[in-house]
Amino acid sequence: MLNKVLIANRGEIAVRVIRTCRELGVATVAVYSELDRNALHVRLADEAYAIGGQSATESYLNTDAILAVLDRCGADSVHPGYGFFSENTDFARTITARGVTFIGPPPEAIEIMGDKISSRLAAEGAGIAGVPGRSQALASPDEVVTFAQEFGWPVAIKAAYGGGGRGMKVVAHADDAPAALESAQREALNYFGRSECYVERYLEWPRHVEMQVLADAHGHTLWLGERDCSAQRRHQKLVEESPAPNFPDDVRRAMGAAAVKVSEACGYVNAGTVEFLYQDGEFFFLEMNTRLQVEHPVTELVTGLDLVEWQLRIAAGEALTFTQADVKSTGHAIEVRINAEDPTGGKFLPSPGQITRFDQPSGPGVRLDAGYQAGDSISQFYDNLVAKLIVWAPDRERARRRMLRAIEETTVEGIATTLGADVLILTDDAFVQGTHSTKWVESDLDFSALPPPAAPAVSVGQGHVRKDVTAEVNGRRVTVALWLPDSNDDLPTRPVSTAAKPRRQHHSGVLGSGSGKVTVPMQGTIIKVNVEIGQTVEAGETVAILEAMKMENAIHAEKSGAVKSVNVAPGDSVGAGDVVVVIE
Ligand code: MV4
Repeated sequence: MLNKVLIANRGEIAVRVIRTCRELGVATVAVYSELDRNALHVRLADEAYAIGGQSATESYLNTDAILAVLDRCGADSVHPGYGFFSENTDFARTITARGVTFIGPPPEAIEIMGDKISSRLAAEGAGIAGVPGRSQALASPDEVVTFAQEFGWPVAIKAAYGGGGRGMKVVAHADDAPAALESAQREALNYFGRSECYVERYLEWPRHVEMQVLADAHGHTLWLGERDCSAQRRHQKLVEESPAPNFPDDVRRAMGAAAVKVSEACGYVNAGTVEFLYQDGEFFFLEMNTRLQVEHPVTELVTGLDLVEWQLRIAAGEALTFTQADVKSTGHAIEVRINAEDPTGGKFLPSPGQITRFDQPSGPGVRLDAGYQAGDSISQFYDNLVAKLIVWAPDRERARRRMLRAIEETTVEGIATTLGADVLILTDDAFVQGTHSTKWVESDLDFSALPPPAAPAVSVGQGHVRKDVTAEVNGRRVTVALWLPDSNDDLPTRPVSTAAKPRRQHHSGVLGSGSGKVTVPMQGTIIKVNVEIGQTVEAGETVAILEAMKMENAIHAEKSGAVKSVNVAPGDSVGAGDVVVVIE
């Protein structure tokens, strides 16, 4: 078995990996940015090392800093979690060359699946159909039209090096093909550094059903059942479940066998997910995710398997100790994501800040995978996933009701969360019936009536409390426990039990006073500017797109008028309150 794992990640997934390591007696090493000095993953790890920086690029994506920690701590392996280095073959190869095990698939498998054209070809080679489409890069818009004339409109133009829906363009008429291809290629180049795009028939009401696989290095690949992730908004999953509702068992077995073939076709080893679109009883290969996924716990709850344990065992060279016939799915599991976002009015604005209160749910069949506890802060620099709430029950309806009960037990204050939106999803008739598709959240659900988050309560501590004071000695974190009167607030400590400040509002750019100064509500990067000086705009029109906390946010004109100045360009960093455009 592995002896010591460096977890090159943060938040809930770092915590998730640390937990299994502890159960298996494997030592854990955390790394942390300046902002995460006292984060939960750091508190739970056996050792923790500063890698400096605030943004992900300066910290969790800083290869040299992580290699320096590897040298220092003597870990024999690295778990990348998801995001960050999880699908980075340069990183995987670099650590492997140093004799350190990458807990993930071989780099060749990541490369085949990272290019969506080559992944379509790999699947085709294994006899598994993708959505009807062309497995080659588009050279001209005429090819889009020719394809559509044969297979029918609408079609989807997708980035070969993309994924997750970013940059996908749906085209319904031949006239729109040139502009759509050009914009898809430009966005692909901006986001992914490669402009190649390909075309597929566009399915109008598909469900997103993905199959979990596990492959060892001894030639055994098994499927562990599917997850339905159709409840998404702007390609962000909100609710996931297993088994998929109204999903025939013969389709499930065929999809499982297909997922195994696709995995084998790319030489896959470790835990992976094969994504399919499912419509009118048919399924089509979409892409393969070559990492542990956020929603893996729903599979763990219905199969009883610990996927992180198997990731570690497989990386250590162990063979699977069970066969396909041994894999059984029992009951029903549902996961909801608790993101630091304010869904009020359907806007889902990032809501960073300090969690002043976090009452966590418990009781039968309830699991909470959180990256934070009360007192911790959600930074604008990272992913806004605070926690995942996962429930298991004997059947879907019991699981749904159990989830609603668990959500009722949950209180988060200091930040806004998506829990209200999760309730709306879970109680909508289409979800109750299990007849929803990937289009449903955006086309049928109305988040406009969601009330703003409740005002934070004031909590007052009593007597003496333990205060864990953290010091950094030569870059290594050490914790000293002090017992102090609760009122002592001279030291930077945790948990925090002081009167909470009212939550910051983030609506300056959306609900401005009409001064004409369009400001951004939070720190981020401008990725697009839609207006020019002299142009007239209507109130509410999008003037720029801000990327913050891994999300794109439209910045709207707060009044109608002529654009007097444009203060930003794509690529510019901006801070909360910065004026990006002035309207006269
Ligand atoms: C599609 C599609 C319809 N037809 N491809 C979006 C995410 C990326 N993984 C692929 N996506 C889609 N590809 C064809 N040919 C619809 C989507 C899609 C989607 C897929 C899965 C889950 C949610 C989605 C939401 C909108 C669109």
